[in-house]
Amino acid sequence: MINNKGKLIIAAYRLPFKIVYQNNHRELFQNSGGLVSAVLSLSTQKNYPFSGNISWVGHSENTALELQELTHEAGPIDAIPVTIPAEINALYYEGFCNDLIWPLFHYFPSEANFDKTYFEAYQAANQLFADKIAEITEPGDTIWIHDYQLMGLPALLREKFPGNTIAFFFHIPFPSFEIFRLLPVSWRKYLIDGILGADLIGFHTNDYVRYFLGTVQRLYPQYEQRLHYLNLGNRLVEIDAFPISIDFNKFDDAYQQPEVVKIRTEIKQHIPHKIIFSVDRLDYSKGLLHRLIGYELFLENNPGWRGKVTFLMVVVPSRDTIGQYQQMKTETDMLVGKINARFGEINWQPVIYQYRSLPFEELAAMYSASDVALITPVRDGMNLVCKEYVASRHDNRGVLILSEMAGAAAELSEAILINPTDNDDTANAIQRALEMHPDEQEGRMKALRQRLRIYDIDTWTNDFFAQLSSLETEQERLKHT
Ligand code: ADQ
Repeated sequence: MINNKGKLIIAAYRLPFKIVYQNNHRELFQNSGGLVSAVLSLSTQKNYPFSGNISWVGHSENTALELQELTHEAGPIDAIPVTIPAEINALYYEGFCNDLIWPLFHYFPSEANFDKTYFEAYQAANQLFADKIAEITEPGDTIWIHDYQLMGLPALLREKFPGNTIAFFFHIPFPSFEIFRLLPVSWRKYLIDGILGADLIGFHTNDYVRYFLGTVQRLYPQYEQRLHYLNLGNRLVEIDAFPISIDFNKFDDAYQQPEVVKIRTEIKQHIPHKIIFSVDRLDYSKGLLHRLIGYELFLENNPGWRGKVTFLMVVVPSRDTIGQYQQMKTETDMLVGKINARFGEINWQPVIYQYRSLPFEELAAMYSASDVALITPVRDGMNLVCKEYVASRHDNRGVLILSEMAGAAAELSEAILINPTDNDDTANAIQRALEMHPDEQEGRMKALRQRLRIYDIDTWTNDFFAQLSSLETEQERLKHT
């Protein structure tokens, strides 16, 4: 770990808090994302390597003053809002980020819109982040930038702060060059030059690292690559894999929490047979339609299982102002209706479908009540749901069916791994999982749990900062040789 550092500045599209007005009353809500727990837990560590509070810079509709009033007692994070005018934000966030980069990097090029005004807005928004961060950066501060919304930012900051340490973490897949090259040449360079402004660049898997390095090599063959290092001539940059994880103990402990036990008992009473479970944001990358078709095929092929299994599918509303997402919601509703109409009986509904967000206790109860978790994204940077399922199985039971297209598949080899677009594969995996002997379930689940218990969210953060610290030492050494 690094010592005697300045403060840590986090830059991410969203702030970890938002203020909600209810009945003339202001309330502070904290997002429950993995990054927020990681950062909060880092800040309370005994050997916390930075000084003072963490400054978190992110887009917000709340003013700095409002946030300051409500967050100053909420913990060690100072929330610093970046105001992005609504017309720029629409083209930047809904446009470049979610109507171009998200589909393209998840291998849906036909869904990607290469609109020039999107790119201009992306540059403008990254500049607004850079200006805000410049107001608070001091020598010795470390800046940690997150995700595809801020790929231009590392270079903008490097120009202003050549001596500060800058790190970048990418939460979605980095695609192969054949996909990346679909971007116009000047956009490719802006994004790659942007990311290379960082000292340490982290991805979830070795494949994404390889694709990124391959892309850099195609654009800049003159940069010398040595293992995970890139020599840019005047700077050494490191690119490595840091698979993000979860708060293992939180999900493990939930198993015995009275509220979770109560909800689990109610679920089991209501569904007195096998339960298959999935929970995702509404997104075409999550493979909801293929998953339903695979389940339908399973029911078709296995009449003996009809009436003895229920698929509990929870979908959390997301990006539902975008046309593609509304269309996907309609298709999902129709497919659920079709399966229930085709196989349902008076006393049995094959699919129970809920379109809502779940409170933690209910989520933990559903994980631990389910015999099978069916997590089948067609592409996913990591996927935390499968890790949460494993951590929730304090009883060492349950079977995880996992898409080989999720970053998590590289670590969770004891799951039943499937190709999510191969409906036969999905149908066969469901049958195999439902019929798996309890001893085999236990063997697989124990191995999965052991791995996640060790590599939890704290290990992820510590590994990242330990690597950053050795890189700083190496850069220092090179300066003096
Ligand atoms: P996401 O695409 O959002 O994240 P994921 O990693 O699965 O995907 O995380 C989703 C989170 O939302 C989980 O913690 C889950 O519990 C929660 N969630 C999902 N549905 C819910 C519901 N109905 N109610 C309540 N909570 C729900 C992006 C990338 C991923 C990467 C993460 C972290 O797309 O690939 O794993 O960032 O880097």
